[in-house]
Amino acid sequence: MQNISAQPRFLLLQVIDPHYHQQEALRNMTELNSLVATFGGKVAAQAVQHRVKPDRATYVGSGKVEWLKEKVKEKKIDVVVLNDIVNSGQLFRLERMLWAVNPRIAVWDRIDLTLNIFDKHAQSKEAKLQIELARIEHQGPRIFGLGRTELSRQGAGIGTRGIGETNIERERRVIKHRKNKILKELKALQKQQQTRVEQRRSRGLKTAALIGYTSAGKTSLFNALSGKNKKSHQSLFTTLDSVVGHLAPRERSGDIIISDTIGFIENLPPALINTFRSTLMETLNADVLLHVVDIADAKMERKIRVVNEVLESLDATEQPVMIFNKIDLIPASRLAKMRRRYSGKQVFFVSAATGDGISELKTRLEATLN
Ligand SMILES: Nc1nc2c(ncn2[C@@H]2O[C@H](COP(=O)(O)OP(=O)(O)OP(=O)(O)O)[C@@H](O)[C@H]2O)c(=O)[nH]1
Ligand SMILES: [Mg+2]
Repeated sequence: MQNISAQPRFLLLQVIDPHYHQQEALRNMTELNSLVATFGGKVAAQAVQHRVKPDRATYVGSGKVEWLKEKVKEKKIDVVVLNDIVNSGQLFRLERMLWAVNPRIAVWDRIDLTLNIFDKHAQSKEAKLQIELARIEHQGPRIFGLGRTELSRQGAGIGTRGIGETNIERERRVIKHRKNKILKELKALQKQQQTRVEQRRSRGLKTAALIGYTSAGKTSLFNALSGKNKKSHQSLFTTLDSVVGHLAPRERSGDIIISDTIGFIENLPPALINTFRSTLMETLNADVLLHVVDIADAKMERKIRVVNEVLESLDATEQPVMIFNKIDLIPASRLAKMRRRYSGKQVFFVSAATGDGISELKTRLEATLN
């Protein structure tokens, strides 16, 4: 039996249609690597499998299961991640087949990985409840006695094999009960949130919400605008909760509220969009949406599109104002080109790191919102 070390070892597998764009597959793998790093895992092996369609029973197909068994053993793998949204029955069957080589193996899909990252970072009661709910819904048969998705809880023994068929009915009832309780608690919390939004409105407070792809620099910008000192980090999904602060200095700006929230990501599973719908609700109720973009990111254009798509799926009607952040990281010539390209449009070029462009942004927010 393997020892689950502080840094679990991952095997990443992506099944792609042979006609699928190779570059696209690579890009997805790069992001998956960052997600595993954010989780705190080490990528010990990765592979791309060409298949026209995933196997109905095990997703990867019987030949690949044998290959996986070998790899899991050879590379001492703790977690296999399938880079897709996979049916929980398929995940369960594959996991069970891999027990032969590692009884503690966990097989995750993209949702599991994202949920486990969220679980590690979530602070607020609401976020924790939402994650638990999404997890109950996504785990399917894996929920019964498989403590394995608890890898993120440091030191947790991964031991228990299962609870036995006879107890499943009882367990099912317990889970259903828990689900109802979470839904009730969430409803109460959402009501409080709604009240907060309404109170702010009735007091004449205006809000500007920072949104954007994960790691674009929303929290850094939030700190620069509010004078607060919230944690920002290189890894993805540093922020999971919505927080608010006053635009600083308050004496000058009056009552303008800035909010920071969770970042978006490509292939965000729909289940997770729903999970965070309420966390994002406060954001979507803002008077101004500020779409923070990492101008130094080679995938900038693509990420802008992803953010717009997520906004659309959340039924946001407000047209966001673009904030190009991290201008300190690009050559002056490129910045000049971008300025020309967007001249006449409502966009801002800033650096949360150096403070460049921040006071201009503040002035504009004050003028727009007061
Ligand atoms: N050079 C430079 N780095 C920046 C700037 N703004 C943010 N960063 C860095 O970019 C990384 C991500 O910043 P965050 O503020 O955590 O980004 P975020 O959008 O809040 O990310 P999540 O909460 O994880 O979605 C951190 O390492 C920051 O130090 C900037 O203007 N210039
Ligand atoms: Mg953040």
